[in-house]
Amino acid sequence: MYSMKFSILTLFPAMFESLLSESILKRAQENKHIEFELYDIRDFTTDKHRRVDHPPYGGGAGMLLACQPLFDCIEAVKKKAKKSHAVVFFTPQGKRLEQIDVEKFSEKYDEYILVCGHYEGIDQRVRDSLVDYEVSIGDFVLTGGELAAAVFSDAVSRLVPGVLGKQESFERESFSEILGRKREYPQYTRPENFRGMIVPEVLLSGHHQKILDWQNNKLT
Ligand code: 6GU
Repeated sequence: MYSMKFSILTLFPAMFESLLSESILKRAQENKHIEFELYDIRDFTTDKHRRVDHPPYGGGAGMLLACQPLFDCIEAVKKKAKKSHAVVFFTPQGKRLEQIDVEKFSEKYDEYILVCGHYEGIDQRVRDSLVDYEVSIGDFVLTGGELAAAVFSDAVSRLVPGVLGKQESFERESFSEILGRKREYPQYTRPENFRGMIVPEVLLSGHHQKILDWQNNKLT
């Protein structure tokens, strides 16, 4: 039934609540096209004070997410994961995510185990032995990987069959998003006159060919 699962490993699972309980992603979960499972990395620490971070060996700024909670959490999730899965770690040093990557990810695996880093990063041994892909969402620095994991799962989800409604899928195809460029023309809805700003007359004309020509002309 489900065609894609996202298992999200984070210290802040509440950050995903609103994202997953609204609009298209909500509907897609209800319709069992996509599935999300959240894991609190802190639940996997064996430390009696529930610590998950330590200062880096050799010195340096900040704290690192330590091996033990991350290894135990990732291994537990991998054990119950679908046959075809990949572990993705979000870091500004990762490969910048582009639509072509999103398309490939949407087809390559049935489950993504998304690891959200925090603090100054994670112990290198996690990256060396458990991470399959390192992904960045752009040339800027976030406070943690959560927003990047949200971007990744949103972008991949909308390419999963059934997630977009009929109209939304049609728009995706007809706006040739698939061909690369996401070209768009200006669009208007009611009312015709808003505070003196009026809708271009041709759009109200009913001349289908003229409308198509106008839209083509205005493509960005
Ligand atoms: Cl994946 N993580 C963080 N912390 N910052 C970022 C990013 C990821 N992508 C762009 N900036």
